[in-house]
Amino acid sequence: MGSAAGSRVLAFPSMSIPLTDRDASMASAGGGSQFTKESILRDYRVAFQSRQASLTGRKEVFTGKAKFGIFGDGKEVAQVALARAFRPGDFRSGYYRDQTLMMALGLLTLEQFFAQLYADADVEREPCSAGRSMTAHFSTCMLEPDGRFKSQTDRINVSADVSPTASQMPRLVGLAYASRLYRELPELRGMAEFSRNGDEVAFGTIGNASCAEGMFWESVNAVGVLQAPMLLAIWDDGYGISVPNELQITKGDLSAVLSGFRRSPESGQGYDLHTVKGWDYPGLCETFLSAVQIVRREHVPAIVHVTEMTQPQGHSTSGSHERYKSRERLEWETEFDPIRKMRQWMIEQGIATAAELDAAAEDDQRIVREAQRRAWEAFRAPIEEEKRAAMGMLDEVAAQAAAGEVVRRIRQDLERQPAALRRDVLAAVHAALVATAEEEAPAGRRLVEWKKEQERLNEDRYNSDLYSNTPQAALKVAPVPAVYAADSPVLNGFEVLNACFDAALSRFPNVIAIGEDVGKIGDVNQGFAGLQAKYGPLRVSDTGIRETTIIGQAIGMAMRGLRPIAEVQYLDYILYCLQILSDDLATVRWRTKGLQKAPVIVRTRGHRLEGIWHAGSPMAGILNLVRGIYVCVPRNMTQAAGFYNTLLEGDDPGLVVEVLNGYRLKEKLPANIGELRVPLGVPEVLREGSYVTVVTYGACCRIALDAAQKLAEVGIETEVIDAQTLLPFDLQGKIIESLKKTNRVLFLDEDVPGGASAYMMQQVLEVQGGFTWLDSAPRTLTAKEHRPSYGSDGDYFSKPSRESVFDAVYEIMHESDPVAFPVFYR
Ligand SMILES: Cc1ncc(C[n+]2csc(CCOP(=O)(O)OP(=O)(O)O)c2C)c(N)n1
Repeated sequence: MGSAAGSRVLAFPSMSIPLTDRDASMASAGGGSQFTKESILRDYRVAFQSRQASLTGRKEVFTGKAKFGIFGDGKEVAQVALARAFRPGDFRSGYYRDQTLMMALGLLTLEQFFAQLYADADVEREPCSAGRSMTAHFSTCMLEPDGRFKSQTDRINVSADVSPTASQMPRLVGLAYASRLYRELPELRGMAEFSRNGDEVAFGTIGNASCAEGMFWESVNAVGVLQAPMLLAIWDDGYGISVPNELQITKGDLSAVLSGFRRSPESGQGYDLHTVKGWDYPGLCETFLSAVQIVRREHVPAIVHVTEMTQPQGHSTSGSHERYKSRERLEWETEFDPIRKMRQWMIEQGIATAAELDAAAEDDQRIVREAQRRAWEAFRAPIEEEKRAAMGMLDEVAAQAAAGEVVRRIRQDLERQPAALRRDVLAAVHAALVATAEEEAPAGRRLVEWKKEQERLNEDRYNSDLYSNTPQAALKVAPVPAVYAADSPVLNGFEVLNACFDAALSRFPNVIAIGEDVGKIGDVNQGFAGLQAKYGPLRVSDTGIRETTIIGQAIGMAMRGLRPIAEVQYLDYILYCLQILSDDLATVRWRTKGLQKAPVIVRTRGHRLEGIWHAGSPMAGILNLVRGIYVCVPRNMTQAAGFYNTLLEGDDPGLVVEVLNGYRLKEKLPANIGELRVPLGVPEVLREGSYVTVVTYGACCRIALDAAQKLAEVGIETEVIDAQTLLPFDLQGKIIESLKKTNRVLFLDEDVPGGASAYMMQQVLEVQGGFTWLDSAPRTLTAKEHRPSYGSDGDYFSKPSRESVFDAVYEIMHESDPVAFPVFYR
């Protein structure tokens, strides 16, 4: 600490770092762009108010007004210091402790903080997630009402938080990497609304214990390799809930373990590493501001390990820290409380007197209380209105219905609930409608109509925006059929794809392909062969073997206006990144109620090759976990090209599973390979027949067609339908049209029994109502329950084959007409 009053403050200019890195335009939000007494006092008051918000928030949970609370207490001072390092255009990918950072950046008001605590579903009042994410999950609006990106350079951009520990890290890789692309790729110069010469820094925050996650190390390694401008702050309070650092991290010391990542003078590669204490305001400012300058200028990543942090209220409202912290530790936390320490320092430095700070504290407590009250009232008002409306209608129903007494009681019970929620209101309405179900009272009709209207509104509040519904939605992309010229060449499948990617890279300067072996050799099956040489190593790039951060890298890039095609080498290895696909990519749009998007295209290949880890088809696992991402399962490379082109025109994320054994099969190259677009959710009838419908996709299409050929020889005409996409699934009900004709159906794929075949069955029989058209029991034919055995025989006896499809269809016909289709063999 400085010795003479004011010396530390005055010392800042002599360090020749800018007093704050914030742009003048941030001054109003940031309370000043210099280290003046006023701006320091403002930092203190933001920290203090934030602490009060945590204390008040905890009370709100314990009095039952909010469900759960997790707060940023103990992290305040580090965060007001970090806020000084931000500039418009920068990005943040962080976690639930960052309320003070958000407040200091002017991105979160106290009212919005409380609105989120109450899960207010109004996007104006709770602009991080419209009540969808848990409390303390932050974000900023990145999209215009029509779904296009807002300008990103004139504001600070906060990618939407997620709860799973360290899951903010993979996305951070891409947010940082995008700055490199914007700085180094001349073809991106035109995208001025996304970047100013790549000067933007991606800031990350993470808790110490979350650094024990694999994703943390994968991300740190990836950014170190990519040398992307990232500044990562680790908030180290010594614990992960109750488990201390000694049980989380080797040597119990992250700085020690991270030291191997330190930038080497020889190669220039690696990180600038800093350690600073979480209660040392001047030290924190100095560290963050000097670190960010280098990150921004030199595109060298930095990690700031902030130690000696406290957590005065414990981890969350779910438990008390007295259970696992010693008395000494608790006493230390009181003494080293960062707000207390900052206050002492300010008084020592003559920045403010104790009396001034006491007066400010009183003011701040009132400000927080009032913000809380306003947020509560605003949250309650519409629900109270709905409750009143429902009670009014229940009165009318009670007056008209024979079961009036029952309805009156339902109404009374509702009235007595002090802070009824929407579910309570609708449960009462439901109960009243059930009680009067037999009656024809006009008031009952009105109540039904009102309930339907509420359901529509609640659908929008809680369920909307899983997929895009903007004008750019993938489902609105107009299809373009393949066109063939008389002299269209017949090529290998991979060459067809190669032509598609070539066209995409040339047409869209923001298309960036990344993945293992994608760059130099153009992927293991040559879809990108020659394209790195043509477009350069930043457009078509090799990555390390790191599926999770390949996807994360793509998410971050897509959030910054790029169109990544991220490759996961084999379908089997999707399991490595399934968590981040599911928790992050699939939920981006939904969890922000349409305020953010990440139109990533994930490319992979699989279904069949050889052996236990190169021939799986875990489609149900995938499609049940990635709702929010479209899943395309093309049968050949022309269809795959059509899906890539469609997805590139749209603003949804999509996964395309290419058929691994199709790269060397011959296909005619469409003359419009760069323009053809296959619509999502539209199956194709590959062969017409009137006896049995076989619904399948991907590699099984060829097997089904082979079997249909054989079945035709014994008089059974099979209709073979390629579903083409599993998400969405047959939006126009094409399959039901086939069932109307055949009245029999077999669902065929290579997943396990009850996997994606069961999903297709549910879609056709339940969603489309296909059961009413069936004359025979519906069937599925799948791979075995175990992973595929090795070798051609292993494959044959593990997966559906022409013969097993033949038998399954024949059995359906035999059961239906044993005379015409007698048993062949027993
Ligand atoms: C994948 C995963 N595992 C477990 C949890 C439950 N959990 C939430 S926070 C937390 C501790 C995190 O500690 P740390 O990273 O030090 O951050 P802090 O909360 O202390 O700031 C745990 C175990 C989770 N959210 N995600």
